[in-house]
Amino acid sequence: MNILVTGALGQIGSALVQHMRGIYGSNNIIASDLNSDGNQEVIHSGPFEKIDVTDGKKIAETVKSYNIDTVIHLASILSAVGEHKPNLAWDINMNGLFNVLEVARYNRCAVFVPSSIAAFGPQTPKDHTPQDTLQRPTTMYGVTKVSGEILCDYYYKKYKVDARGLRFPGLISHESQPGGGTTDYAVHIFYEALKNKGYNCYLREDTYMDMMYMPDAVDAIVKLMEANPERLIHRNAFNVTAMSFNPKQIANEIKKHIPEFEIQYEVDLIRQDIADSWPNSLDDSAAREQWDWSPKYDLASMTEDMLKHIRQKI
Ligand code: NAD
Ligand code: AKB
Repeated sequence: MNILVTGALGQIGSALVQHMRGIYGSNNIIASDLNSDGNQEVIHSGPFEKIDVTDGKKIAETVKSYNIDTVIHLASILSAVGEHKPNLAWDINMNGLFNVLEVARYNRCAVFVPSSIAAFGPQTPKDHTPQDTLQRPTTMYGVTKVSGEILCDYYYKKYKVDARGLRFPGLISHESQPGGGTTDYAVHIFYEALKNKGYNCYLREDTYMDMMYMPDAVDAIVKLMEANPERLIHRNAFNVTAMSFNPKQIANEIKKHIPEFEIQYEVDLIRQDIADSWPNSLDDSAAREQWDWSPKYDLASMTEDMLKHIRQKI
């Protein structure tokens, strides 16, 4: 098995590459990113290539030279940056995905493509959002996510490309910083709690969103890619979640460990609007039924583990 990971120095890639090198062997996981100035552990623990995903020729050359059979496509622009730079978000998210799917089609590769809670919009049912429901997102990031889901379905139906994917909620991790999304507060709050005993939150205290701790997220990717295809009715864009909370609730959980910690609120209207257009909580029963999805971490266990790791780091 030879796996190429695009955008491998980002928040998910930094954890996933190390996790998969542990399972499949360091030389079988080829990490790639636009530049080589990110997570040095990923770059030096196995093969690394500089790949811009808008360059389809370079992706094809790399797939051939390493005899790649699976591409994990993580290169992307996230929601908050995407609202500031919508043209860039469209270019990287759509043309990058198109290039990856074309290379997969001609080289018989399986593909993993993450979608997001951002693929839903204000008209979507907000609580226990169903697997199959109305998707009219109002951000450029969300437009590219729902288009990406449909494109993956198309490549499977038309060309039999084994494209699989998950709709991730906000991911919380300590391996690297998040890359410019709306859920990033749920990572930043831990660093600020430990460094300054306070955090100035850009969302209202009652803003519910789904979240997941990174060990569950990387486990989900591996589990889905190894799942028996005969059990997969949906295959692509499975709802997955582990917890749903708002800023006030995560602050209260942190306070149990750092009693002096205080949260304040200074709302950023762009990110608040984005968060308000996303679900409060997802129904992930299709993932549980079709490939036995079951997260390990809840708000309490995630908070304890994050504080332990970040304390060691800083
Ligand atoms: P990130 O922003 O942390 O990392 C993205 C990586 O892509 C970066 O290392 C960046 O250098 C790279 N990149 C940007 N442009 C590129 C280009 N042209 N060519 C090659 N690489 C390029 O993102 P992430 O959080 O790791 O997210 C990865 C994927 O998961 C994305 O598709 C994102 O939409 C999805 N996702 C993430 C979350 C989350 O909370 N992190 C939630 C839902 C979905
Ligand atoms: C973002 O906030 O943009 C991401 C996501 C939920 O897709 N973390």
